[in-house]
Amino acid sequence: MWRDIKRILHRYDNFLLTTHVNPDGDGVGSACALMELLLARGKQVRFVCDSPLPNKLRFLDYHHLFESYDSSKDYSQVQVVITLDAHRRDRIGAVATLVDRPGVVSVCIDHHEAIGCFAQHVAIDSHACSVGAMIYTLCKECGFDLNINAANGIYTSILCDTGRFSYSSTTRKAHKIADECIRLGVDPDHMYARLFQQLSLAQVLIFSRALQSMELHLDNRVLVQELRLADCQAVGVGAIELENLDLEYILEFDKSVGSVECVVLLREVGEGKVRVSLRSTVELDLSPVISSIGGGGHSRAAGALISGTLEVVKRRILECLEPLLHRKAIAG
Ligand SMILES: [Mn+2]
Repeated sequence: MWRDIKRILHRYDNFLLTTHVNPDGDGVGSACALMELLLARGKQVRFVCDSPLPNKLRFLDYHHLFESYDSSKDYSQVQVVITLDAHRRDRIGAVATLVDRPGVVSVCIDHHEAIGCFAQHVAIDSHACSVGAMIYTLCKECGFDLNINAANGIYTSILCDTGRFSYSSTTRKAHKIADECIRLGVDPDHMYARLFQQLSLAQVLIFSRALQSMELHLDNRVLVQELRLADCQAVGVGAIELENLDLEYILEFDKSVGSVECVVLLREVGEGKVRVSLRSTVELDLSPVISSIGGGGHSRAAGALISGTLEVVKRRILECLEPLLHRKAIAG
């Protein structure tokens, strides 16, 4: 899987790393680790996203290389664009225009189930617990001894994408890599505090709104919450902030409700669009929903941006979920 990509890392000098919009711990953590490998080899590296870098992940940008995409900037020196934790053009926003530049070599490293990848060179492993774990393997393949920055990035990616070592993606390998990161000096207590004990006041106020809107459907097996723009504006959170706010803590909380097998969080983000986040708490494969609403994700975690009112989008999601839950009830 890595031969092609190792050759590209060796051959070119000027790299641009990117990840999906609303970057998470895996996208940023894996970029942070890959950056260390490239910098150690004397390469030029930029890290560009079509979103701001979330505050809680800022500490991983050790070399201050992160920039939000800006069409007025000069990207003409970039030879290779490496996309991490995504493999579809629409997931990286406007950064996709850089991939289209003539002569640019495109690489994707991802662990989502592959649905048509835009890049010329691809490493996709849907069994990997995180892209950071894939970068760990790439570093080994390249003979690069992880330094503490890279270890912090890889540890972050695993901690976030395994739900703090709780999801089905929590493999022995995930623990084994984490073990090596800790041996290199990663401080688990410190990392946990940085990544998960960082709710802003806005996030708590939004949570109170989400709880007020809570509804249960399909025999209490589906929990739905909606965040209306007007309600969020009333607590000082505007449309752009609402779209970009990390609401994973709400989904995590919702998943702890006993009868619930699927959690749906809908947020109105303006211009008649609704951002949908779905999580399943059991062996419920969300892939049919993803393909029918045109989103992205895994079998247990998915998301999409859909046009329509909250009511229409909610009805559509419930219509997609009903046969899945019915099938599962029969099978179970
Ligand atoms: Mn990931």
